[in-house]
Amino acid sequence: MDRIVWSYHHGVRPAVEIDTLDELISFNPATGEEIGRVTNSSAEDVADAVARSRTAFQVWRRTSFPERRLLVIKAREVILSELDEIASLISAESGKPFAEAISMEIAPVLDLMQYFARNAEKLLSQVRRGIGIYSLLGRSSKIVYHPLGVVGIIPAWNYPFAIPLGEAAMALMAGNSVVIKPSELTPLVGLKIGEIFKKAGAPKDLVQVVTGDGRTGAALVDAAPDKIMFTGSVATGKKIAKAAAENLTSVVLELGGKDPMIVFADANLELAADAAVWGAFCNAGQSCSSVERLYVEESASERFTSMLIERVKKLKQGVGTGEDISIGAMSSERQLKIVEEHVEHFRREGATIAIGGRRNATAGELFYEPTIITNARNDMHAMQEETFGPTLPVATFKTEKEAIDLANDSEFGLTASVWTKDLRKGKRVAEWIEAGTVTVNEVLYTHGIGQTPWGGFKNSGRGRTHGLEGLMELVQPQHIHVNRIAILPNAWWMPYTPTATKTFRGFAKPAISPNMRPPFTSAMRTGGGSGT
Ligand code: TXE
Repeated sequence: MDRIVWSYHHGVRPAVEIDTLDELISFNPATGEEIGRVTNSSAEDVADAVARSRTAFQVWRRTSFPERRLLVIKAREVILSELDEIASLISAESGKPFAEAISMEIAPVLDLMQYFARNAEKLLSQVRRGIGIYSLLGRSSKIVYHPLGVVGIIPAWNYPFAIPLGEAAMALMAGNSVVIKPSELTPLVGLKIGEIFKKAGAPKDLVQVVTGDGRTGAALVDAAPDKIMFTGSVATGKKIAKAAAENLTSVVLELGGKDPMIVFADANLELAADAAVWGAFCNAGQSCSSVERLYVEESASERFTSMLIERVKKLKQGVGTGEDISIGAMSSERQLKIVEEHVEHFRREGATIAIGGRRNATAGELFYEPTIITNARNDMHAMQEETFGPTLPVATFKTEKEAIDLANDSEFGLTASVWTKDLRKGKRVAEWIEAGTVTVNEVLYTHGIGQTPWGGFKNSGRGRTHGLEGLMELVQPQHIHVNRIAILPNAWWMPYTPTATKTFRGFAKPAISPNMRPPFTSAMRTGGGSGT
């Protein structure tokens, strides 16, 4: 077969539709240079990988937690020994500054790895559950957490290292095997994850990486792994959920956001301005939890906007290898075009471009200037759709209620932040906001906290990654129920008689299981008993 090269140069598909593709070229979006080529895995390759993964799972599921811990800790050591090399690769393939490759990808995932390596055993230990009157009758219940099997991970390009690696480490600690299909824009970083586990001594086929575009991703879903962990757009998330339903594969979907930041006039405005700039422009705004809408209390809006503009003027943009670079390249021409369209919508709909609003040609082809937009309103097109770029639209509010309503006026609900010195107000507002994470006087970074759940309300996703909640997505709970005193038949067994029915009526009235009364939620994991 002729060697057919499928180039994703700057994210632009080739003009000709090609069906038999066998190679993918990876480019540095900041410089346009080719940085490597990878195989475009076919559907058969992917099905084989999943089949081999099942075999690897059968061995791995029987390993002890100390064995799993050893692998994850060794993988950490490999990363630490190649820190600069890995950071350079992440920066080269995604366009993000070298500094962010370390601070926003490598450092947080290393922390997550050590946390789950040390704590997965405790978090997944068997739990005895209180069962009320049944326990007086000699019964006991415990919950045992079993691994699922093969976990398919389909990440996007924006955090090509931290997201799939963190999910893989958690899946492995829970006893699963893993197949990763990295984004077509960042396949080399994906392959690096496979190499790290290999160097750490992972058993054959325990962690595999298949490369290719959406078709390879679709083939992974069709190969019926036991779980899909997906990060990407709402549209692709829906396709995956639909395809996964064919095999009843459960999915965790992380689908982005339009995250609001609410700044009250009583906030530390200088700090809030620093936070807004980082929250909106880190990773060139290509984070699912980027600040995409800023609502500032009207009385402080003029002062606050000048603070934002002042800060933006000081930001240096360029190829991410420079250690003084704050804003790198966009990941692809396609992503940059979305940003241009959204800024154009703002212009046409009457908002003001206070600073930025155009490509930064002196930095390179795929650079967009950090942009502050004032006089934004929620009825503007780009206040509703995810931009995923270095833009910060600013709108105003007068009352607490209005701020909450504006923040909630979105199909998304991933994160939000509230800025005020009045912590009671901050926490009150936080609980009214429809988002998976709400921070008070903090912004964006909580994906970096491995201990806490990550995921969205509304169209921002389904399920959770990270935290106990994320770990629970990677196991199946088994209820083991034992009757110690198996002597007499139960009253509810057959044959039924009028006398028995009368007894059943009697049963229905009192709460048989007292711990099912409120507050029953606290009994769900802890109230019922301790781990065994
Ligand atoms: O995502 P896609 P894209 C948002 C952001 C961005 C938009 C599109 O707004 O502009 O999504 O980005 C694989 N079956 N986010 O095009 O298409 C694909 O190969 C299985 C938010 O990059 O969703 C890649 O590995 N897999 C977000 C992954 O899905 C399929 C991060 C993501 O691709 C597939 C990135 C299919 N049918 C973008 N089609 C966030 N949540 O942070 C594609 N893929």
